[in-house]
Amino acid sequence: MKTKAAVLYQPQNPLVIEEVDLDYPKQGEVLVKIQAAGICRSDWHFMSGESSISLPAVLGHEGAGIVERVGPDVTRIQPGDTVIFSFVSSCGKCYFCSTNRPSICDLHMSTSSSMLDGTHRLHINGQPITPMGKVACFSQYSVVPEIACIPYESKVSPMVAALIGCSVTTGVCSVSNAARVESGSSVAIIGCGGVGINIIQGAKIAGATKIIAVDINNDALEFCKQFGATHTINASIENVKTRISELTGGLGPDYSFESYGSAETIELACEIVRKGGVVTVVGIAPNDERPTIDPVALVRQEKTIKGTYYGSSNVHINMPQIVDKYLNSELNIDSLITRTYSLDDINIAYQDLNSGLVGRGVVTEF
Ligand code: COD
Ligand code: ZN
Repeated sequence: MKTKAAVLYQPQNPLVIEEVDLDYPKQGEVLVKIQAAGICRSDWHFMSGESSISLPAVLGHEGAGIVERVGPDVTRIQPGDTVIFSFVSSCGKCYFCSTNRPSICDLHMSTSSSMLDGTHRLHINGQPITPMGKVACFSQYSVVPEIACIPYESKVSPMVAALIGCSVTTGVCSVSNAARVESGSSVAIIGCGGVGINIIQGAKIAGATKIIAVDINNDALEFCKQFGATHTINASIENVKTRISELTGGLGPDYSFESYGSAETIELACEIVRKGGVVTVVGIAPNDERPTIDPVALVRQEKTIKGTYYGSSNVHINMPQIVDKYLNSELNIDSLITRTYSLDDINIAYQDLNSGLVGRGVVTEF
């Protein structure tokens, strides 16, 4: 079949909207009509060339849709189901899946430019196309692994469901599963966009009493107050270390989070956290950047630095919990969605992300 998709041919060039070939689902796969796809900075990392992906590629990893057809041996999912995508398809069998670390599944990572069986469903002129996260949702239709589908109640809108597919789960689970923030603690978040705001919401749910948002964009800082930030610091005009010290009685926060993706912000997260504190790095810095970490301070101040991918979530457990929290009004996802686009305008959507418009953009017309 044919599907209209946004194809990345070369970094630093616009995505090209065109018809590509899409094979029907193979064993353990399903065909999904995409209903919503979020505009996340992780796609931009590939578009800008800061991170690499095998090209051509169809990006889009924060999505939701309705199942149209299932391939052989699909047991959990049926046509008509509304599903949230997981951009990690965990095999359930490797060492990491068996030890409850599905976000770092070996099979998913070793097949990062294809489906789990190493082949492709998307093609152009007979050439294979990489499906980002095996979900490639900047497209009218996508064929995805059954394991990448998390069914959700259709009373939740596809836009909200799409955001649960990446920014909400990554943010909220970075707090609960990776950092394991304790009630009553102080937390600083560096980079308060789509993912950072959900770290703020996660910290609030965890019972953190001081939630300090750090960003370089005043609008972003104002916006994140409604999601639970108790204090804000504009890193482009204020001295972050001095302000953080003032706000935390000279100690530094118990937890710091990096949710932008650069050496500079990772260094800052490590410097500001208190002695014995935990730094959680969510963002992926450009390939050639190396943060400088003071090894003596690391040891003498007993700091912990940990990386987390997808919030170290188990999507099949955590996403339904997040849907419940949204339905109970513990999580505000509606106000996060500030603009919608048609797939034809995807390059404008990324310009808007980079120009500092607050909240999340979502593609809703395909
Ligand atoms: N100091 C503080 N804040 C900054 C700085 C700085 N020097 N520079 C930019 N910022 C702010 C921006 O103003 C913006 O508010 C925020 O950082 C970034 O927000 P968004 O909305 O542009 O980006 P997100 O939230 O969509 O994505 C952030 C990630 C960290 C997830 C992304 O950049 C990333 O690194 N992704 C790779 C990790 C990954 O794959 N995660 C899973 C899929 S998302
Ligand atoms: Zn994302």
